[in-house]
Amino acid sequence: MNRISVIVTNFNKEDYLERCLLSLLNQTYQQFEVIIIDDGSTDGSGEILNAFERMHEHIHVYLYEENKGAAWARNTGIEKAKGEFIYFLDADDYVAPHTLELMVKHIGQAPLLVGMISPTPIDQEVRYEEELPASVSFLKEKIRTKVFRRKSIVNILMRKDHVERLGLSFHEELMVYSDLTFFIPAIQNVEHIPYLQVPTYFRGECYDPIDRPSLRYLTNDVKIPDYLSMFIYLMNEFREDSFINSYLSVDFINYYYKTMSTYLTNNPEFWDVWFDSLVECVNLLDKDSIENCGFLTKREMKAIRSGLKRTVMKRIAQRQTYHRLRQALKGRQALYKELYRSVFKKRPIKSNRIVFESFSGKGYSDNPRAIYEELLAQGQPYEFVWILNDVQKEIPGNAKKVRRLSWKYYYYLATSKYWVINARMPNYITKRPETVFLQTWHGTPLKKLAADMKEVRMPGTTTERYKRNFYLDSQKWDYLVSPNDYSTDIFKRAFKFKKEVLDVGYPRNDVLYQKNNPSEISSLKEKMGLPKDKKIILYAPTWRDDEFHKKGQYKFDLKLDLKGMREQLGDDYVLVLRMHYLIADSLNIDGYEGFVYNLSSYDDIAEMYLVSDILITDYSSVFFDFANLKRPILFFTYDLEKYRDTLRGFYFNFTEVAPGPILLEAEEITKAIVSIDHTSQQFEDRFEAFFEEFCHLDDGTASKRIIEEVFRNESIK
Ligand code: C2G
Repeated sequence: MNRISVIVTNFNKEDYLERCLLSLLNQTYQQFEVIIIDDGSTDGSGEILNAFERMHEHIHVYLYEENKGAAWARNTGIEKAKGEFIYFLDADDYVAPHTLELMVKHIGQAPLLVGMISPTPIDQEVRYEEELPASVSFLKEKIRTKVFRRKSIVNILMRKDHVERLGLSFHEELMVYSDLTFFIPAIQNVEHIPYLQVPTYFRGECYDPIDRPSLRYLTNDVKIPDYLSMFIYLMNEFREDSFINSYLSVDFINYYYKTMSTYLTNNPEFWDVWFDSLVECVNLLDKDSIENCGFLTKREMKAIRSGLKRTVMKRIAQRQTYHRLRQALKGRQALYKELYRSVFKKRPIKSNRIVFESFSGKGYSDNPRAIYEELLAQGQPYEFVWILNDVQKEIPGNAKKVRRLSWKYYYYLATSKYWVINARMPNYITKRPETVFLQTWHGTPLKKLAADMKEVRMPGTTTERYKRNFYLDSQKWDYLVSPNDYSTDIFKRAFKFKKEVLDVGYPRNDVLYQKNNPSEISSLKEKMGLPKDKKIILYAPTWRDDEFHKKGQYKFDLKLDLKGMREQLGDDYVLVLRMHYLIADSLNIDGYEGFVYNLSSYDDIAEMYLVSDILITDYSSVFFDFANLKRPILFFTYDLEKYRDTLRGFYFNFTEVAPGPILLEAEEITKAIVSIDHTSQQFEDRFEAFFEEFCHLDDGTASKRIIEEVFRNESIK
């Protein structure tokens, strides 16, 4: 007997379907049927669904040709449902094993029972057993809005006869907010709603919030008109119900205040399109809700009601100015950001001023440095500004040194025609249209990047937020430097970058062609405090997304066998350790003085490549650059499987393409170095192929070519 009809609606969610359906098949309570309405998917969903249907008799799949929207799909699901209860589940979400059991057990005589919606657990699996037994509370009339607030119909068990008696259906004209048109009437006269307070339902992440967003990630140009229509429809339907009136009115005012008015200010072209609906909505508002608003909002509501568009625009602008001023007084950074927006960006732009920044101010290094030094060498008549965390740092030339996040940082970014930067910028740094942003990036990718990553496992963000912010950032770039053809393809896709890619090799590698001679190497060794009578092994690993102290500060556990290395290699070699710039842990090398040198804070790794005879790395892009020197590379990849298969994913078959041995144990490193000539010989052909593919553009002139392309062209424009 199938007591529950689980209605799953799907549109192009092939990546998530299996997880969703397996979570149903694994239920501790099995008296249910699954009705899957495929709403015209164009991806591989159909095949996956058919396979599930073939294997499980209580799964019924209905594939439709045309995409008609979630509301239609759910209504169609209800028509097919035969159970005593219905339950909606989205194809990109999934449920805990005990969900249906708990719901059936606790619904009692109530017409519906509501469960909470939890975000996908990222760090650890939810321990379901520990959460049981369930705690059920009853939401009384006053706090029923708690259920409305989520604006979603999923994870609610509802009696089918309740749906039939009230004639409930989803309003098919709506795309995003149709759930409320079903749910509000469903609870209209239900005094006490049983509410399950344990994790039962998990929202899946959206892997492509830009090109394939879930409904909730649609942009406001789509969501706002949908909201306006939903509001007008429900307010007219439930004119007599004071509870619904007041809930919807408060919700509308919040939405108007936080989302709609801001969006309209930034996209004034929508004023004419939406204003009539806005007036209609405000005229439907419950009077008390307007009275309870603050003075400024109340004024706006009154002006909207009277249809005075210009007055409304003016009042919104005044409110926003007032709000921004209050914000600006909250702290130094808030003040600088406001100055950036409303004062500095209005100053004239200096057409000969260039701002440089490398790794968010952490160093004077990388591609920006190489471009800067070439501009200096050419005697180009520009005014240079370097953004640094440490402004005491000595740098050549007469560049102005500006501390990152100081008021000058904002001032120079706002007033310079050119930005030459190698990493992401904060989202609040918006760019003037006249500014030319030359994004140099900082490495050939082995590990998946930006939109190509499936799930993002970094602290302080979510997959959706990370990818959306990345996208907003990359859309500011005007030129993007690429080190090789392989990277060009990846960058265009992963950054969703549509403007000009400068496929000219890496400026930071110019030095590897210009200074690869004994006298330069000897003076670099002196500068670094390294012995000249020993060969140098450089260990430069990357960071791990899931090993961190906090956002932007990562841990590193040194797994090299320093003792064994010193014993066997100490007569001929020294070991230089170079941590990635995101690593915050300091290394303990006490007792290894004279053999181990920690140069993690040395500015530019390119100079370290020049002095090194052997590189040990892992998945860091450093090996693509070091390969230009045609010196041996060893890969110490003790966590290869995890890094490749769960953490990041790679773009190519690393173990087949790597231009050196893949070593999983620390002892193997020492062995490979003892017989380094033999090791290199074994990898000669592979090294050659690797060099051809990844180093084919580097020849020591990348900076020159970029300067020609960007600065000459832009100054002519
Ligand atoms: N780097 C360094 N020292 C290390 C590791 C990296 O100085 N121990 C520098 C190198 O210039 C390297 C760059 O930082 O090329 C990027 O480091 P990766 O380890 O490749 O990692 P990530 O910062 O995640 O950038 O497209 C490539 C990437 O985005 C990778």
